Amino acid sequence: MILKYLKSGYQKFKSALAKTRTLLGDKIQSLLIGTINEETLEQIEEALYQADLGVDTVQQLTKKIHELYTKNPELKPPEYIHALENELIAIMSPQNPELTLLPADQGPTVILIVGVNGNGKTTAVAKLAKRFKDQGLKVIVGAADTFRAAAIEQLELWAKKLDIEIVKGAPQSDPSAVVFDAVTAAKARNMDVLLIDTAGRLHTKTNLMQELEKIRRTCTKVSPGSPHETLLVIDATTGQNGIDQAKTFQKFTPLSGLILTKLDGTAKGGLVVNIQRQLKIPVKFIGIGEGADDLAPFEAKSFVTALFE
Ligand SMILES: Nc1nc2c(ncn2[C@@H]2O[C@H](COP(=O)(O)OP(=O)(O)O)[C@@H](O)[C@H]2O)c(=O)[nH]1
Ligand SMILES: [Mg+2]
Repeated sequence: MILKYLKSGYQKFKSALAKTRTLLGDKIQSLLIGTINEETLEQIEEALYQADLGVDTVQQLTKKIHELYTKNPELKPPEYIHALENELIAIMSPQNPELTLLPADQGPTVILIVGVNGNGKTTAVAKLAKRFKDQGLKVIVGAADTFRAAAIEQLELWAKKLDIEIVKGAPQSDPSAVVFDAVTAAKARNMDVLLIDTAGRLHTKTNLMQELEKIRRTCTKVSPGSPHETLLVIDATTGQNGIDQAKTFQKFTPLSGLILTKLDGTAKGGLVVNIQRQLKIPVKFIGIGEGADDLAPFEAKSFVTALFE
């Protein structure tokens, strides 16, 4: 039963990555059949670029294929694929995708969710809340995106649907005040995890970024050591722009991890590799759909396997 469940979970994960897989695993596999020459290598390089793996990784992988071919022109496609998989896993392995969750008697673990508008922050808060609740943890969410009334309502709807507690403030109220209330409530009610949703800030607006610092300071004041995680949500369909966003956020606020959303909607899933390589921040979760269960913890090996095997 569990095995069946795991299998269906993996199938879903794999089918969400189908577009990237078509471009990487399937395309490259087909190019590797037959003789490999300059032209095939160029076509492989192009496919790797199109999948948004980034210059460094593309060059590393093409060099590897070239080396393997020079050493043994008889090599079969699965052997090349295997070598590419290993290279990719090695590139990603220094990053630890595990979330820090405090032991029950030291909680609550405070997780701040940040990012620009429309990237999937509120949805990520809901998905994570469901995930922790399913693990038997006591979860509460804070609606600190007070910028738009609709944002508070959106999180309220999720909280109702998932049967999760929520702390909110009035629209346009100070988000730090909501954070103060949320952390205080999470402590008083002995919650294990508090997830804080924040307003979509343009990473180019300095004052909004400073507001984020105020939110962080508020967390620390009410619960020293918090926030324990600050996760930046990035829309995978935005490519290089997502990387630029992350670089700016990183300047203003320490980020402990990334959530890369909408991987189901893009063939550019190679961004997962590129972004970790450039920023040295782990991708902790990937979004693979709009539903509450469409969030997968990122794990390099299963990611690479889903793309190539
Ligand atoms: N296909 C897909 N859509 C997503 C994913 N995550 C979020 N969305 C959608 O993206 C839109 C914006 O999400 P929202 O959470 O409101 O973004 P926010 O402005 O950052 O809070 C909504 O329509 C979500 O359903 C994902 O992983 N895959
Ligand atoms: Mg939102």
